[in-house]
Amino acid sequence: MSLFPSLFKIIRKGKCLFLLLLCLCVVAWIATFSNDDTDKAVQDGSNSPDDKGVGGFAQMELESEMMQSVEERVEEQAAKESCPEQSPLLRGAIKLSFDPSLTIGQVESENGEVVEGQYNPSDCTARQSVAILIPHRNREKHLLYLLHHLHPFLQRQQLHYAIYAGDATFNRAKLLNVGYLEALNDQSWDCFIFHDVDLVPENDHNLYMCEEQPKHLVVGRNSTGYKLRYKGYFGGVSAMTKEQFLKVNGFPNSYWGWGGEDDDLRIRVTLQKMSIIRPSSQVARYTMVFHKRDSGNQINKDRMRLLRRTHQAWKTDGLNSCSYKVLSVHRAPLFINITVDIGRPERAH
Ligand code: UDH
Ligand code: MN
Repeated sequence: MSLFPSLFKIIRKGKCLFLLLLCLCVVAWIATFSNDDTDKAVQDGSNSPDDKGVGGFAQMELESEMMQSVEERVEEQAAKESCPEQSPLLRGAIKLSFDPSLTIGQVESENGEVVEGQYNPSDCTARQSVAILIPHRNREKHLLYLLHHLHPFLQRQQLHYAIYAGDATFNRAKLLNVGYLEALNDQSWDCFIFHDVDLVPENDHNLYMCEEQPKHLVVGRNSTGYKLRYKGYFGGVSAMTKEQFLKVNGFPNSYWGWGGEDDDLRIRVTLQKMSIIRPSSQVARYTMVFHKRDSGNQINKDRMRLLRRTHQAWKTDGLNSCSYKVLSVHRAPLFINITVDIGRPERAH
């Protein structure tokens, strides 16, 4: 082999290598260039209209717009002042109406700012986030009347709130435990209002907010001549913070049928050395939509026996033993309807 042909071979191979390197450089340069452009588009939040047809860029534009609006919202939220201690929107005693021809469509159109059962004041930051829990079964009309009055009532109180309504085999207390647990899956509410479906508040000075101690909101109702039903009554509508309710291990799960579960909660509260507070009787007034006793919710004859064991049972019968199966969660415009299977009584009473 002579020296020259091998030299030529080496030079030819070198040329090829050089060309290959050049190509790689060009590719790398194009790639850097296009990356620069997309970064800029994300930062600017603006693309030229020409980019719109290109899949990747169109998506970038959408993401950047979303980021911008999230940032704007965060800024807005930070800029909003806390709502005043007393809302300027309160009206005091309200004349309630129960129009038999009222429809859900009507109530929805009157409450355009409520989205999936939830409302947040637009011009100030609410002082509390409150979940309203309404156990109901076969009481559609009552629920409609209550939603009709409660949404504007809560908005006048400038609260951030959502209404959760549950429907199942009847056990008011267990349904309220389920409402509490499910609402907390959505977000960390400060305060919970345990609310009968047929009690409509008459005065918006009756604040749906929690206090240092558990609060009972139904001092009087039309059906009892606006007097407390009996000393120690803690049913109908009551308010407890997330912590207060957790401290008492929630409601008992074992009260099937009518009665006793609200007295059990009162015992739990006193066992924890908390006391029940009430607003003035002038303010804590309700109208109960007239009804007869529901079938499937007969008087719970076992309630006295159950109440005698509360001082022991509260530790094991409550939130920590509440088993159920969510069948559906429907986020309707004005409330979140949770349908659950809560099982049946362990033994016949
Ligand atoms: N509830 C239902 N469906 C039922 C039973 C009860 O939704 O089938 C809920 C509802 O939220 C109701 C709450 O449980 O508001 C309490 O039940 P209730 O309204 O039957 O209890 P109340 O204290 O006593 O009103 C009813 C006694 C029957 C009155 C008879 C007329 N004189
Ligand atoms: Mn009732």
